[in-house]
Amino acid sequence: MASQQYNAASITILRDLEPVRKRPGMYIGGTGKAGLHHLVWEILDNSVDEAINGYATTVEVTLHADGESVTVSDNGRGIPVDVHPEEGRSALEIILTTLHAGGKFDEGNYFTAGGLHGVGSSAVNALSLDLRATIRRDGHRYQQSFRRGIPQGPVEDLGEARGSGTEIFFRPDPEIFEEVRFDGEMIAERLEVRAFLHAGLRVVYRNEVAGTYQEFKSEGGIADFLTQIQREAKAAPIHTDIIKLREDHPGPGIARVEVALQWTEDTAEDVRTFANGIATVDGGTHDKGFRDGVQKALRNYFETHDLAPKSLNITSDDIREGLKGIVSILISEPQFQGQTKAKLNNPEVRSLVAGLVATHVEQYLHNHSTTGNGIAQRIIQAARARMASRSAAKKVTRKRAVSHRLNLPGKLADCSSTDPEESELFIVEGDSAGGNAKQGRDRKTQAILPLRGKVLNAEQASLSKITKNKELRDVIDALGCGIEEQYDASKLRYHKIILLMDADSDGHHISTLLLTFFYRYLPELIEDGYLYIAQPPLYRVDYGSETEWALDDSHRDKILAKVKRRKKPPKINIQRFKGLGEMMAKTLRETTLDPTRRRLLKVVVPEEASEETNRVVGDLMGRDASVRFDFIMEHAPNVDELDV
Ligand code: 0RA
Repeated sequence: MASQQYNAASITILRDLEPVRKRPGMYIGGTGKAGLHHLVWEILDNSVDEAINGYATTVEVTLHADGESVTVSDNGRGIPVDVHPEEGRSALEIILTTLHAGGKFDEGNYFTAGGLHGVGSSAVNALSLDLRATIRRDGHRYQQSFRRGIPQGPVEDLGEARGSGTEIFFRPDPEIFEEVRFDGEMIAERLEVRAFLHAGLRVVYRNEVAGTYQEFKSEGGIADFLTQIQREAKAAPIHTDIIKLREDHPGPGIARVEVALQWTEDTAEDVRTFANGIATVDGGTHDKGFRDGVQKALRNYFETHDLAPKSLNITSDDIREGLKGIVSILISEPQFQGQTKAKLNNPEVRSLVAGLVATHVEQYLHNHSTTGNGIAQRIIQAARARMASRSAAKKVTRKRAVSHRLNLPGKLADCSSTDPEESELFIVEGDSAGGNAKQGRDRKTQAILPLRGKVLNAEQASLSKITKNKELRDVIDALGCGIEEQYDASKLRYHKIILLMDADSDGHHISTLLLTFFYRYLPELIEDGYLYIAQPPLYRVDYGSETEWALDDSHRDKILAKVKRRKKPPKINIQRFKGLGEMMAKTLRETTLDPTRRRLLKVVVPEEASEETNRVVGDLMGRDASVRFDFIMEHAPNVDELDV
């Protein structure tokens, strides 16, 4: 009877969880090492949530001796096992077999940290060869087992037992994952950070592969975390006390904001941010808010105490030199963004965090004037050092730039300036257009890189292919800043990179390929606002003794309409440029290169639309060429900021 019933239920569950097994990447990011460990974080988060909400004190994780299975347990309330009246199944089974959209259990004020993941334990269940849940509650022990998400029977009562809690054992499915061996060290690191982020939480870790037992518990929370980071980095704090702030429920949907900060002798700034226990390595709105707040507090402090020397201009970088900090927030509906989903995007967070930090830090400095003055001196020292080293640094940059030249592509006509801020790189399609651009440019600040061969479609090619593609290799070499994780903005040789292509379909195509390359391999360069598209004219319109250039047909028609309305319309001559190659160098300069007369489109990736952008780029750069052209043609000519 029971087994028949379970056969029927299996069919529904199979259908429900099938998408997870079909496209695991959509739920856990991938099926490699990160995806595999994601399963642990997912299950771990649920137990940590139970602790954050005050129901559990201890979370235990065991990596079993085979290295391919894990148990996570907590001493919380235990997942309810009573049978749901409408569904005819236990709450436990529903939780483990239904994909939860958004808030996990919709339990009033139950705070769920499952932020990034949020896919719930059902996804882990679907991707596990075996999963076994053991629950203690109401004086009994209950158990239910699953294979690839399918219940192997109903919840069983194993008899009387004391206490309460939830224990989940799971073994990832080798059919899904490329590699099913867990990395014991990686788990340990994660658990330690979790313990720091939730002061008082006891985290036990048994690594049966290595035969080790560890307990993580921190009473000082993120302040202890900061001290440890300082010790590891051998950064000497300039004040012994750590400035701390914690605010519970500071705003709607925000359960907690916690900040710890300290200035050090070290020159590097190191601020680590977390949202719902997830390291937001790409920062985001909490990070920005923190910076805003620190800056505001210090500026006010300098002003009220009249601490800034007259001739010294203090920048925000000076304020943050040597600053080490931790920012941790708990938020009910986190929006994560970016390639790695490691950036918090909730707009309301920025000003909220900024306000809290500004008020608290300023107050702290007023109340602790020794610390306050120490920090002020540290900042003044940073500003002085910056001023003093500016000329020296310039010489160094110049030298470095000169030596870099050895690696520059042969086709590049470089500019003579080595100051990236004033330097521009035009990436030009074809040799003849390149020749005209070289003649028409300002040699001091404008460099020209003509592209001849085929540009690879970065959406369809592997990294090794990209770096072997001659044209893209030349672009990378000319920029000097590296790509992907190696991207170093300080090495970028030009602060304007301008795509200069013909206004025809070939030109659009190459633009699209280059945009794809930048979007996939140099997204930060776009975010930093360094990428532009030039707008060469399509028509030259001569009338009377005047000349105007039109960017496109409608622009041309506007000019014509204007001229024809004159009382005595002059003779009009229209010339359509077939390509940049046939434009006179002088014309190219006047219309497209000259910074005082040209119009550039700045390429931006709109923050909110980043998911969408990712999809659009994926779609566009798939196979269907016609969609591509439509997109680029539609969007390019009539906007000032081009959203790729
Ligand atoms: C739903 C309701 C209740 C507890 C939980 C879920 C719960 C889930 C997990 C996941 C890991 N550990 C957990 N502990 C508890 C509350 C039930 C009640 O009111 O007793």
